[in-house]
Amino acid sequence: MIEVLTFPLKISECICLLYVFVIFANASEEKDCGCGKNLNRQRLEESSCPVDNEDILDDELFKPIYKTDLTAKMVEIKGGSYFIGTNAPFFVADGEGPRREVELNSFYIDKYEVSNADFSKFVKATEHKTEAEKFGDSFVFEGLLSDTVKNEIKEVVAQAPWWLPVKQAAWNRPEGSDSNISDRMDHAVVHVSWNDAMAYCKWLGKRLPTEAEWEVTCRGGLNDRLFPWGNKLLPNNEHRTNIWQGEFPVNNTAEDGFIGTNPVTHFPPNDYGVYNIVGNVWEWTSDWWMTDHTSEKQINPTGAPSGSDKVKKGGSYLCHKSYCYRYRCAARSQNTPDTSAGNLGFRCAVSA
Ligand SMILES: *[C@@H]1O[C@H](CO)[C@@H](O)[C@H](O)[C@H]1NC(C)=O
Ligand SMILES: *[C@@H]1O[C@H](CO)[C@@H](O)[C@H](O)[C@H]1NC(C)=O
Ligand SMILES: [Ca+2]
Ligand SMILES: [Ca+2]
Ligand SMILES: [Cu+2]
Repeated sequence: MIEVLTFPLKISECICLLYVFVIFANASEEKDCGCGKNLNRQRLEESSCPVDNEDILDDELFKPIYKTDLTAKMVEIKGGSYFIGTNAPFFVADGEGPRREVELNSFYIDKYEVSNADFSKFVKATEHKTEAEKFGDSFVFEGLLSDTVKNEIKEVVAQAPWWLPVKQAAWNRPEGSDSNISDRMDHAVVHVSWNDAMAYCKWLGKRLPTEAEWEVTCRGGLNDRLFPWGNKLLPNNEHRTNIWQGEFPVNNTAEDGFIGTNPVTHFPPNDYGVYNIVGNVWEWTSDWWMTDHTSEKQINPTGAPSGSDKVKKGGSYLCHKSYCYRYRCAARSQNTPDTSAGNLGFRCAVSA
């Protein structure tokens, strides 16, 4: 079953476009929780006014300007053989399995998720307009919205009524027109599409990590553990990541200290020195989505050759075990490359 919700979206220079959000409702899957994999923005009709995604990647506009300290605030993961995936998948249909060997070249990956401060430097330097800004809206979790904004919204997303398409929601206005980021410049940036994330990384002379690179980083040198620090969610009864505590989606007790995003330097890093790789915000990877992984050893795998969805990893502050146990290294989800939401961000990588 496919439900299509259309919204009158105004894009000043390009009003001939019809944008719709396509909500794929698959009865055999569990309800979408905070994962948002059923939230996808899709361009159905391009007519004569294509959105300039190609411009985003124009080399002229995006010269790597910080080449000298390219690898500052990054960690090097040494080339070699690693295992990703799991033979004890929790969501089989997600393609969490099988456990399989990957051989990777050395690479660097950001210690931290890209923050609002980082992203604002990029926007200042390049005047990049995010896709959320071009489309004029983005998805926000209902519990974070003011009553004013909530009352203006008529559409509700089937299968995930706690996600609302909010006009003017964007990286610098995460909860819509009456919000700002002035007290969370050190928090992870959100409402960035895969295309926006690519443009940011490219500007720095970097790229997005492959799913295999991301997952090897997540595992922090441990074998077959659920989380970057081991198998216990709360070692010594301490919170190691920002997810949802309390009854989802009605009661966010924020025992971990955060209702929404958290500063990218908060919580202890894993053994590789990488922070918030699970929890806080979902992170885009460069791979096209696929679920039928071979158990054969792969060398520098890059996902499906093509597709409609990109892989995102790590879960977010909206994840709860009862709905969306996806804050595990092997877990994965997907969105179209032009989708944005209030719990979806990224970090960059670069080949060594
Ligand atoms: C930003 O939002 C806070 C409330 O979250 C508000 O107190 C502050 O005045 C806002 N700042 C600006 C510049 O609008
Ligand atoms: C939320 O959950 C906590 C812990 O279970 C409980 O003490 C509190 O009363 C709940 N609040 C609401 C509004 O349901
Ligand atoms: Ca939390
Ligand atoms: Ca994360
Ligand atoms: Cu989730």
